[in-house]
Amino acid sequence: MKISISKMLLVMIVLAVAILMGPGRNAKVAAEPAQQTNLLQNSSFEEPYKGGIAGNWGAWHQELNSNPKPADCSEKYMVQPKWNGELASGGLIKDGARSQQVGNSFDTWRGGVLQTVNVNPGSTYRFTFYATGRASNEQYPAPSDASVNLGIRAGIDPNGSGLWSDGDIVWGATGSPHMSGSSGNWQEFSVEATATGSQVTVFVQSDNSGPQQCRKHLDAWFDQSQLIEIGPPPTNTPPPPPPPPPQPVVTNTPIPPTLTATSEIPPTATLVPTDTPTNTPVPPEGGIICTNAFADDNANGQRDADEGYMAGVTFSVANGNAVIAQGVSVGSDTPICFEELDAGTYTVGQQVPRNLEMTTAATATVDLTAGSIISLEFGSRVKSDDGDEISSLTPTEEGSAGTDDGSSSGEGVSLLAIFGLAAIGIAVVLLVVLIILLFRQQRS
Ligand SMILES: [Ca+2]
Ligand SMILES: [Ca+2]
Ligand SMILES: [Ca+2]
Repeated sequence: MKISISKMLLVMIVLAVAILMGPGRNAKVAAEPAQQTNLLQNSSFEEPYKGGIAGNWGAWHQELNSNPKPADCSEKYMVQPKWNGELASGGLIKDGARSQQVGNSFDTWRGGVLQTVNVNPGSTYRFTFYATGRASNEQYPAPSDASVNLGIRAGIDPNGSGLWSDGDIVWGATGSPHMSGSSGNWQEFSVEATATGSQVTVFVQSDNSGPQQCRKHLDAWFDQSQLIEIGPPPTNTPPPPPPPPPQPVVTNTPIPPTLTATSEIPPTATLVPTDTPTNTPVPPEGGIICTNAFADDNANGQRDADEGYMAGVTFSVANGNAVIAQGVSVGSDTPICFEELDAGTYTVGQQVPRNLEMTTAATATVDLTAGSIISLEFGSRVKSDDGDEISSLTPTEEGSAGTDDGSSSGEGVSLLAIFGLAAIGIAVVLLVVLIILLFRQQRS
């Protein structure tokens, strides 16, 4: 009996301890943050690739001082790089079977890939990815030249403009994960931002531009990216500003229009100032914004060598909410230039005719400094007859246009109906009066 009582006591003690420990353990488990959902599509930059760009991603790059290029890499300049799905082993893939490679030979570049994602306005998000890079005049696997700044960093546009040039992009810390010999040097890059709209755009960047930075191999590889919601904004912060007006939907991945800062003045073309007196003296300190529309037949957001220009695209330049100038593309390589602009921030937008669809974002926000020229190229292409594609196109534009048509034709019908009813009413009244008059004549 004694033994079984002590056994029972032991069992009770064990049970008591288990009961006491149980809630604590459960509480600890509950306190751990749940596995966050990765909001990115194709976060590992896997197949399919189109034009060297991983599916669900869009390419972006900046051009600067590129025509003509400074001799002997004596000054900073940026030239469009090439995108490629990396297949090679040897440390060039972080996970899965591919990584996104971007690179140039000898010409320095700034660019990468981007993706726009639906999010909860006001929530904070963390974007991370892994990158490694190589700058060398020698063939792989010679070690990377650590004197070259690879300028790799992560960015988030809190309102999802899809434009690398947007002024409110939050950029993370910059690093240069140089490969050493035949192995990758994968390092994590990260940035956090609070969404101000219902979308954010994440940017993967390398910027190796700078004097004497040119090398035969200037390559960066990106892999294993992640965008997670890390929580609502702190309660003591003011509520986020109202979301911006909805941007016209761009087909495919929104790819920003090509932005080029050039040093030579392109020929001036048709300019339709809406608000500027024509006899204003030219302020020598003014800046110039030049725009053009290219025929982006393959809808990759870039003007490829075999692609020409698009006529009939209307450009608007707005300062704040006020549109200060408009122009229409002429379908040649002659850009539409808006001159005598004060230094400041401008929103430049494209409006395409109904038979076209945009392949880059509809607007770009640029910071114009005195004496500078900013060139923007917007992409669009002729809508296909494919019903699917057109139905997925610019629902807001199509919808509003349809509503306009509908309401105007609806008004026409109702006016006709009113006139018809009125005419019938008058006829009835006249008939009654006539009958009464006839009736009175007969009686008299
Ligand atoms: Ca991968
Ligand atoms: Ca923005
Ligand atoms: Ca193209």
